[in-house]
Amino acid sequence: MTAPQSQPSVYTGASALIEALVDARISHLFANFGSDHPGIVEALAQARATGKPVPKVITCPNEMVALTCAQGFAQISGRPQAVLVHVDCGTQAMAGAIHNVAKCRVPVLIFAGASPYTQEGELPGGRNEFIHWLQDVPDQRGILRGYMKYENELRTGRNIKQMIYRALQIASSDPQGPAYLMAAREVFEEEIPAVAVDPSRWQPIGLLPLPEAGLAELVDNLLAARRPLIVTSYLGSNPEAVVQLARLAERVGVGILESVPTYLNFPSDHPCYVGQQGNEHVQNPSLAEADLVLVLDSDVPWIPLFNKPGDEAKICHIDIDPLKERTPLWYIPAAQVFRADCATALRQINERLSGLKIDPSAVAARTAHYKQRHEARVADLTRREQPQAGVITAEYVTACVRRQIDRDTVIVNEGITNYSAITNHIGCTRPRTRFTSGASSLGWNGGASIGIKLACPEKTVVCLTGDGSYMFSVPSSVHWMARNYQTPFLTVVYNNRGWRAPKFSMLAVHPDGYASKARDIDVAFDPPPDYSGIAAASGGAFARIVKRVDEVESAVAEALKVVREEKRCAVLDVWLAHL
Ligand SMILES: Cc1ncc(C[n+]2csc(CCOP(=O)(O)OP(=O)(O)O)c2C)c(N)n1
Ligand SMILES: [Mg+2]
Repeated sequence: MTAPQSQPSVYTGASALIEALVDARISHLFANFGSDHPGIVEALAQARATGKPVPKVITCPNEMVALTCAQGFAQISGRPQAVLVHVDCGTQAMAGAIHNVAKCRVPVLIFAGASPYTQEGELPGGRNEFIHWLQDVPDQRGILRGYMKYENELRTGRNIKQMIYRALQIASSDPQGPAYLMAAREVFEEEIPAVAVDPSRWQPIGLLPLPEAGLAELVDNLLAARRPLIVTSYLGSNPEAVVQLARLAERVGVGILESVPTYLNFPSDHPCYVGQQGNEHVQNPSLAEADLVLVLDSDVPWIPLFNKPGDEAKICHIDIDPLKERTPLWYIPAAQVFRADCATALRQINERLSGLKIDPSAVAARTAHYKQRHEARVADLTRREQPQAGVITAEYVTACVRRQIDRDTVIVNEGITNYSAITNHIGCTRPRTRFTSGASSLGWNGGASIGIKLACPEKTVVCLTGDGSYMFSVPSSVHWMARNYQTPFLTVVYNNRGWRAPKFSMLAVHPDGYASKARDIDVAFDPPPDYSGIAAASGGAFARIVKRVDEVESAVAEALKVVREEKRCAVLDVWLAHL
């Protein structure tokens, strides 16, 4: 439906908003419209009817999914997108996705309308629906103030562009994060002179390097160490950092340990890779024996109650966010701490190393040690992923998926108590091929898969999720969207008939209590919903329940064929052992 060309055009605050998004290269607007958005709906229609560019609008039936799509898009592309939600209610409906984008340091621009501030016809856009009184709340921005890097109210259309560029500049500068802008209808309806502002004057701040003195000491420490170990979680958000880390590992012989990895930080087939750790209550041997531990971009490098470096180890910390000011309790016993961009810091370290004479026998000894650890790990994983009679294990399913994908396939991991099994057995090797939500609010997997597929339509996307997390993801919305916007992906539900994580949490605190012996602790979904049937009903997905070990591999192959050839989502509901 297009407006007649003869209709006069108006330039409003909403027109400025749409232009600003286009000029800032925001390609997608993940939107959930309401009574606060007539000005925006009108400006979009006017722009389309008059041949002006607009971001692609992705209609999101659920706001949590909308924000999660923007998160997935930014995680794989590094580019922020915009989310549009309805007043206070839509802001609340973004729910835990707000926590995820904040904790994961993902740049995103969130807009919300606000209740009109006039009621007697004083200004265009004033109140004319009963909800306008109900949605007038004392502090709409307060709903998410604790999570935003920046939040503000737009008070006039005349500087909307400047405010958008400022919000984007803050969101995109390190440490990155979400920004929230809200405005009442009168601001979007306000007719204003066309605004021309150059967005290139609001660039993200330059990347922070390591200071020279720190660099020299750090390199000396690295070369002097017998068992240097690097621990990282989110360095891989920048692919360049992964390349530099591999260069460093090869140059000096250093072990790489991922701790609750949000991204792929290091190729899992590299001889210096000693693996990854999550919630396992065990001391990591590489961490225990290290005499130098370099923590690079990590929020949880270890859980000190049962796993930490030895007392004699020297700990150095380089992080884009080393103080973790938004985490009230946070410290590690680091002797040196630097705020720096890890790709830049690693490049500096590598450059400095290339001018130094390095003892090849020391490098060979360190490399041989880590290669041995790496090979022992591979042997252990191979043993663990063998099919077991009568029960499908997470390790086996993941290995089946690995055998059916190429090295560029993108893995979306929300496996919860199977996070580690998935990361260990999926075997990713290339930057930006493996993601988690980077935080803890469940239900990220579906929207993230859509956002990733929108950003990289050429890639195969495989979403590996717990059954609980699948339910949290609002699959009815996700699968309607996936079909509507042609973002096919494969989902494998690790169905253990409920929430195993709260059971594990209980057992870790009360190993011998009443709950440990209780038959039912209220965390099971038994019988479970028809998970794949939900996706088939809402988005025409290929749906299959898999209960037998010998069916798994062929089911994965068949489902992937559907995704690749029919461009249709597929959901495999794979029954593991009961939690
Ligand atoms: C939005 C949200 N609600 C509740 C929780 C608490 N929680 C953490 S793990 C979990 C269960 C996850 O279930 P599932 O995805 O099936 O994984 P499993 O524990 O079975 O491996 C719950 C409810 C949370 N992290 N986020
Ligand atoms: Mg489960």
